[in-house]
Amino acid sequence: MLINDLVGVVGLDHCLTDPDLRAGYEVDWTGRYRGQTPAVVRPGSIEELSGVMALCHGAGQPVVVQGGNTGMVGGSVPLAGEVVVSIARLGNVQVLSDSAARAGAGATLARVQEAASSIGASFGVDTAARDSATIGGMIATNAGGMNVVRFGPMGDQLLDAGVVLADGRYLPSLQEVDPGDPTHALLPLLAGSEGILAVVAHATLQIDIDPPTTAVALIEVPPDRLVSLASDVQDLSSVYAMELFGAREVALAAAGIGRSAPLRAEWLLLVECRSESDPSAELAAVVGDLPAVVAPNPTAGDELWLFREALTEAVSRRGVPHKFDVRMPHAALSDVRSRVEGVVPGGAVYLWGHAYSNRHGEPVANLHINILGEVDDEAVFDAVEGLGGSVAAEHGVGTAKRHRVAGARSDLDQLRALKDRLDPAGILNPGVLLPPA
Ligand code: 2HG
Repeated sequence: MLINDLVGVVGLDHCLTDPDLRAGYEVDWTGRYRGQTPAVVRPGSIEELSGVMALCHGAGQPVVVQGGNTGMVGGSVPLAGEVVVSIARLGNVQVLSDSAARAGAGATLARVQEAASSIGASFGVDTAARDSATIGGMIATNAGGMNVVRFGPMGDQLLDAGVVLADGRYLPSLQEVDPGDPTHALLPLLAGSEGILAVVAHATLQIDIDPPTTAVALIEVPPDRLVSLASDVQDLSSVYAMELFGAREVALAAAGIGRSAPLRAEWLLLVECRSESDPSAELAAVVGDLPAVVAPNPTAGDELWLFREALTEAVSRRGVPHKFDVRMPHAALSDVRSRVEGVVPGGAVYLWGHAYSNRHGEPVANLHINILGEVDDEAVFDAVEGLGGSVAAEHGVGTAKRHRVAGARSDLDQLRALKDRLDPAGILNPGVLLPPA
């Protein structure tokens, strides 16, 4: 009955019930999280999205919202038989000014970047998954990406959003909601709310005009210089990116892309600076006498980036990794690799990420620990927390980490209070983020 009604809203072609057509929506990108759904519904307009939510709400039917399905924590697959609401068709992008663009929730990051670049700008959250990751999903997880040291995460770029609530009501601008209305609290909590509060329909995003000159260097960092160098780089007025990895990861990427590793040290920092006037001298000053490969031109800079951007795919080619996306205080950085290796004796540990991910407080890195082989996930979580880290960062909590969310999020009471008001029946992403009641 519900399925027939959903077909009535989105049309037969966009309400997928055939097992073969549903299959790609029932498993996440990593292959680690797999469920089943009675139907995948693909609204092609906000009216259709509202209609779909109103019907599911009326029927008490739980839903999971899915964008590009690039998530890594089981947050957007139907693990408990939910209907999948795919926002992939809501993909329009429009540049509004030289500092703002409006994107449908299903727009891929690449489409937003393309639109921004048509006026010489870019969007401040960028990841290697740009061809598939959607704006809605990136808001859901509060993605940070490779320029997080410069721009902060998704929430810092979110100027406004239009959402559809669990009961199907459409709010075209959260910015314009009356302060006396409970939904006024939604905009500041939206980034990182993992689809439990509302379905993002579209967002107004900050974009930034690109400075004309760029300098890129890959630097070998002795473990005892890691914290001070990261701090010096972070202080550069021209810093755009500061990514951390090491010899093991460079070798992995090099094999993946068929090149030879440019440097081999336990720790490497890939730094990109951009500025109105050439930032090379500023970058060279912080590199000092450390061994480094400094890109002589932008093409060589892009080639250095290949060693960073290839990592996710390269590790996946070797198996289905256990993925841990964690926040780590700088003081613990040089210990994290050995500590994690110590608790997974049968696993191959690869570790990379954003060396500086918090512009507003204590220096923390956002690390992606990928482990192939035998892994006791809880032992890795314990090791991370034992070093003062927290077990969830830009990939979100999803279903994978909700049993440990108390140590990772300080806004759970606010989220739960707003969820109770906006989605009292609990139909939106019910297995995600909040710990079981
Ligand atoms: C990255 O920064 C992505 O590379 C993916 O967030 C990380 O594959 C991963 O674990």
